[in-house]
Amino acid sequence: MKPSAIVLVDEGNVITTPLSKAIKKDFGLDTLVFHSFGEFNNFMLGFKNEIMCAVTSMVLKDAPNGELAQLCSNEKIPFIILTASYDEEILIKAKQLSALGCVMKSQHSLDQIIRLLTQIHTRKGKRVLVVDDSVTSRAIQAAILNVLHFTPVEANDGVEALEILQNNPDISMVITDYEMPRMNGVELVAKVRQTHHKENLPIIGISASDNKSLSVQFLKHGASDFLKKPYLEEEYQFRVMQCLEIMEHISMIRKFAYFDSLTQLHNRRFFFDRCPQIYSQMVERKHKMSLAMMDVDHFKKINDTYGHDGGDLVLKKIAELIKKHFPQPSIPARFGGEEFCVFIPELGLDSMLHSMESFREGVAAISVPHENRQISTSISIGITENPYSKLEEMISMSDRALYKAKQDGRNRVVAAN
Ligand code: GH3
Ligand code: MG
Ligand code: MG
Ligand code: MG
Repeated sequence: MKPSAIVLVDEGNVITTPLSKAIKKDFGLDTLVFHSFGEFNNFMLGFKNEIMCAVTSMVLKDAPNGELAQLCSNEKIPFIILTASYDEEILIKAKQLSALGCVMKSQHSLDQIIRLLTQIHTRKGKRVLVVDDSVTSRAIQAAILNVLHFTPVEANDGVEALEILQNNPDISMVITDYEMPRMNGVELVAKVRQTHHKENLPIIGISASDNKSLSVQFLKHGASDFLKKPYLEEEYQFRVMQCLEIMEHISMIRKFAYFDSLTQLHNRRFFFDRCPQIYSQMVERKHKMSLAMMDVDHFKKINDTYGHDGGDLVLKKIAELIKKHFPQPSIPARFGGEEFCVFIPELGLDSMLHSMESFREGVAAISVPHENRQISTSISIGITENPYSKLEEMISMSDRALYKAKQDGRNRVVAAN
């Protein structure tokens, strides 16, 4: 079982009470609150392995000199120090004991602690692949990664690493030595980059070699960073964390760039970044695929009658239905305004027609409450199936079918011919 208890140790309740509430709200986790070193120590003796993190005051009546922080450090329990004053001595001690952070007791401490806890929470159990032919070097790295709450996975050389990566898509990061039998670190990086983009899988190259061009070789072949042996434990930790943070930032930026904030559906940019690749795969394998263009009927009238916020509610409701009717591997997106597109790999026209009819009926049955009234709506849909020479062609064929659906009276599905 993974450790999941968050323990708070402080004499008063001024910080622990709101912190417990915030932790429950943000992580859904219960906290255990102790008021002295003795209470904490008793608990720890029986349940050490269940503690995910301790948040502890540096000064307690029965432990005035940071003894509790020292205990956590000895027992390899991740901990955050709470302090009333920010003097140099405490900061140095926090660093020596490898505390996750040092937080001043103030009105801002809650935010800071939650931010630190979020870091461990998201990091917890992430698997990091350590590739090195030296058993000792692997063991040292595994120990550092364990302290950081990662789960290390070990490989003896590049060939073994590739095999592990292929069978374990949940590996979050690779750290590789240079000199190894069968396949060296740079060759491994080059190979991994054929299938794993830098933005999804950071790789850190490590070497003891004095060859100065090695770091360049690593980076040129797609490594995210390079570390020279011998390294300080802290430097190793820092590089690992930095690589992951960059990746997390990229994934956040990507999320903002690829999502429509009103409907929480993917947007047009995502659609055109993602679909061409899947389209090509389908063509290559001679598999079926189909595409639908959809446009809400007389939407302008909804806005005119119920206001823009009424219109927005309808769009949200339709987006919910889209998500429900077209789960993965379908790729739905909001193309703009009241227009949506759904690309469905592996689905032929007959099944598509069936599925779109059921969705259209669903939209026609919508009843959105708005200021004591109910808004109803309908949608027109144009569909097409492969084979056409391009994805764009499928879109324009569907668009033409959609136009016909509008002309024929709306609230209907028309297949391109
Ligand atoms: P048709 O049945 O022919 O499609 O008629 P329509 O009224 O739906 O089409 P038209 O293109 O004339 O109007 C679309 C309207 O959608 C105009 C625009 O103001 C509105 N719209 C676009 N984006 C949004 C949005 O995000 N929220 C709301 N509430 N309205 C939007
Ligand atoms: Mg080696
Ligand atoms: Mg429109
Ligand atoms: Mg419309």
